[in-house]
Amino acid sequence: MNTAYETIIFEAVEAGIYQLTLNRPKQLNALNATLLDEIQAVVAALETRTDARVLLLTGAGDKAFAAGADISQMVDKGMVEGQSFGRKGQRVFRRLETLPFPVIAVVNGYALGGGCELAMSCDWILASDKAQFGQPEVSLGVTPGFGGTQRLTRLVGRGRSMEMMTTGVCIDAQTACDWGLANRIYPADELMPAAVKMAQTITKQAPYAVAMCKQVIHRGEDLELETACVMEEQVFGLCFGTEDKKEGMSAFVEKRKAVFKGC
Ligand code: DAK
Repeated sequence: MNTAYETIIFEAVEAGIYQLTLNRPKQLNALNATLLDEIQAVVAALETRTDARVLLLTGAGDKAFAAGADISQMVDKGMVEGQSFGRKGQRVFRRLETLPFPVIAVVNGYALGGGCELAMSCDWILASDKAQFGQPEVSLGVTPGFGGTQRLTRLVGRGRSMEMMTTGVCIDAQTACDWGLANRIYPADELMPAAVKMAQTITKQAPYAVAMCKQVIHRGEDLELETACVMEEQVFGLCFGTEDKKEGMSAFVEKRKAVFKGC
């Protein structure tokens, strides 16, 4: 995990909490092929790390989370290459989305195009009061290509998604919050401390139960209610087989703090 990266910074914040920072601030953290490969490498490493409880994903500098896919790398691509680039981004984002613990996007400025799509691949978004969200791809002659047409629509509904994608106009943090795209807004200098505090609250909970909440919410979203509730029932039962369930409930009855082991 100590690999040196060219376009990202990956670090442990404290036990269980990791931070991935997109680190091309001069290019407003635009997502180039190297950056996508480096996110993929981190995600692959995290998939099998049993100590990981939360990943915070943010952008370096005070202007952008990410201003989109790197236009300079797309300008000469044709149809087949464009599709291949889109596939690459989609696969990385999907892998990030399915990490077995919460991933929080900490959006400190522009989250445009692929940047907005990356934030939406996280479990939820915390925004600074300077954050701006947009899908301006139509101004470049393309559609969103990293899952935006689907994730944005699921998050904010068809009308708002259509408005954002067909006008290309950005929305501010307050509108993103009102529309359900972002969960909370903080003053810029309080954003990361607030994100870490939220991550700490998560690391105090039973890890398996947290992981199962994520799995059932994600998998259930696209199922009809009856099947999704059966899945919830089964997962609920599985939790009863864990040491942490015994510990959590015993601690409550004994009026003490639970000490979870993650099994
Ligand atoms: N790509 C490359 N460089 C970028 C960039 C981007 N997306 N955004 C900004 N930069 C660079 C600028 O070129 C500039 O570089 P220098 O000129 O200094 O070398 C530097 O970052 C600072 O940007 P500005 O000088 O423009 O800064 P301003 O504050 O004036 O403006 C801005 C900030 C965010 C309003 C502006 O930079 C801007 O409009 N950026 C582009 C935003 C955008 O259109 N994003 C969407 C990108 S398209 C697909 C797969 C994927 C996609 C599509 C299709 N298929 C499957 C087909 C994904 C598409 C996208 O994400």
